[in-house]
Amino acid sequence: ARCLASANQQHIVTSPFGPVDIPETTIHEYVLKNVPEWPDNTALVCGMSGREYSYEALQALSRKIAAGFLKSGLKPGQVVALLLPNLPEHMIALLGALQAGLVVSSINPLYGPDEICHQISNSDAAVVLTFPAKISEAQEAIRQIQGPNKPPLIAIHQPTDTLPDGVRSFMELLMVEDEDEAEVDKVKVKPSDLALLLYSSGTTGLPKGVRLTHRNIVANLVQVDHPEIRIDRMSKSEPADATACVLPFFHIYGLTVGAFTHLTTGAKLVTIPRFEPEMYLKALIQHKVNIAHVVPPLVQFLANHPAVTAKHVSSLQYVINGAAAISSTDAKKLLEKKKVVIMSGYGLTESSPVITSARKTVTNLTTVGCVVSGSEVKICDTETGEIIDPSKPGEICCRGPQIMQGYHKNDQATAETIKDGWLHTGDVGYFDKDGQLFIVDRIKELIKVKGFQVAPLELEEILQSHKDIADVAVIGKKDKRSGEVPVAFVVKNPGSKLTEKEVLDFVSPKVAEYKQLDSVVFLDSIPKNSTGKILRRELRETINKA
Ligand code: 4UW
Repeated sequence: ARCLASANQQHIVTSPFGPVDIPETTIHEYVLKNVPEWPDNTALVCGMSGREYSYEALQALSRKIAAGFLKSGLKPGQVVALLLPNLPEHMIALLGALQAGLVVSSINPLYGPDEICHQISNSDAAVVLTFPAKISEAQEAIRQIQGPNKPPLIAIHQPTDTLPDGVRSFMELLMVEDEDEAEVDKVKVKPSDLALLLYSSGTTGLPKGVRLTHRNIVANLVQVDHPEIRIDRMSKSEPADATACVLPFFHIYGLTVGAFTHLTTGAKLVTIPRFEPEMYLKALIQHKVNIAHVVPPLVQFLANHPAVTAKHVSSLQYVINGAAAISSTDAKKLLEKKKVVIMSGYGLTESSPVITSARKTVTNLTTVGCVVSGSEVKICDTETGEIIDPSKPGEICCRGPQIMQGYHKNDQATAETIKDGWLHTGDVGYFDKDGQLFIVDRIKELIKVKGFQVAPLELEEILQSHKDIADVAVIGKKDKRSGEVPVAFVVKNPGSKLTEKEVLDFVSPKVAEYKQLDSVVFLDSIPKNSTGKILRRELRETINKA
């Protein structure tokens, strides 16, 4: 047995970047730690309106918001839901909430009332921060909540907007006195405190709250702050870095890799509230963006879209891909336009998120890189669960300080996902001889549309509620533009004349745009194993072959 154990130990892949020292600090302290070095640098600028905030302003205003939250009666440990697009004030509010000891649960602003309701109720949000265009849907979501907890709404708005009765103004929240701010100092936020409650479906089921502490996030920020993978200029003689924050702050990638890492280096963050080619391209030129965090559809856009000229990409130095597999064809086309460094990272919401990251000197466009400092990865047989030789494909499992505490109010899902400290990712991959990871498959249910999660169960539950539907399974189909799109396999009730269009129209108003079904396949029965589990791989193979 000892012999086997040591053979297993040999199979564990450690980081080529060595160990890591995690400072005993909080997210806000870590992210704002260097502000005194560049108080006057622009921290945040709105790509739509041009409204901007210096680092000094970010620090001062986030403290005021922290004071405002406390003054409004919120207590450390309570949850603030942010239902916001990427705006400078989104980051101010988020860092403010953390300073007040509050837990941030970010909600996709494209969600409709049902989806918003699920997250607000499940997270027990004590307040919801939103913006004028979303107020009525947020109110509808709050009306739908079962039980007594009906959180109040606060809105970030223009001075000219009038807010409906009962909705508080963000500006009003900022109006605090020195003694209110002194209250912020009395809140002692510990590294072990919960900081973020972000929703992910994990390997199965409906979106669940991923419990991430200050320490989880700080650890991951330190893990990626290694000279071989860190991507800032870090030279005082050059202008500050600039990045366009088009990946949403409600998703772990856009928040930590896309924004936090750059706030620690004095970079300019151009917030893009929604992807519009013109706004994005204008930001690239106007702010001389040198770092672009992307998902595969954005690589495709930069590489192929006729509107993207050499001028638009002229200041780009680094293009970093994540959340789904990059297309090497698109990557090569982009390189023909501009010699940039293209590198990918890999990870999950459950791992804060980075597990592996490519080196800056990477030459292989499709690797997701090496294990980050202070973390370990093992590859397991997908049938037996045994650790195997990491050069053979198997399930990627990760251990390290960035792994979540568990799923919110769901011990069973936590126990199924974290075993002996190892996070089971549901992704299949292998390592090459240089310790670089390659992702080859996904064994979990999750569908990724443009890098965003779609939980099959969510669509299946909606479809099950249709009176003409007897059984259903939702699967991801490969798609050139979106990576994957959801397809429904539907078994009709006897005698039903249900059409594809009727099914699509039934789902359409109930979920956000990116979760919309692509198509429907009618079947006589859904293939299942002896325990009744849907044979998803079988279904996937039928549609991806065609
Ligand atoms: N290639 C193929 C990839 C890749 C991938 C993730 O929504 P979540 O929970 O989380 C994310 C995280 C993105 C991310 C992590 C680390 C990193 O450095 C970075 O920026 C460069 C981005 O999307 O979805 C997690 C699931 O997304 C898939 C994979 O299936 C994983 O389990 N995924 N990154 N590079 N697939």
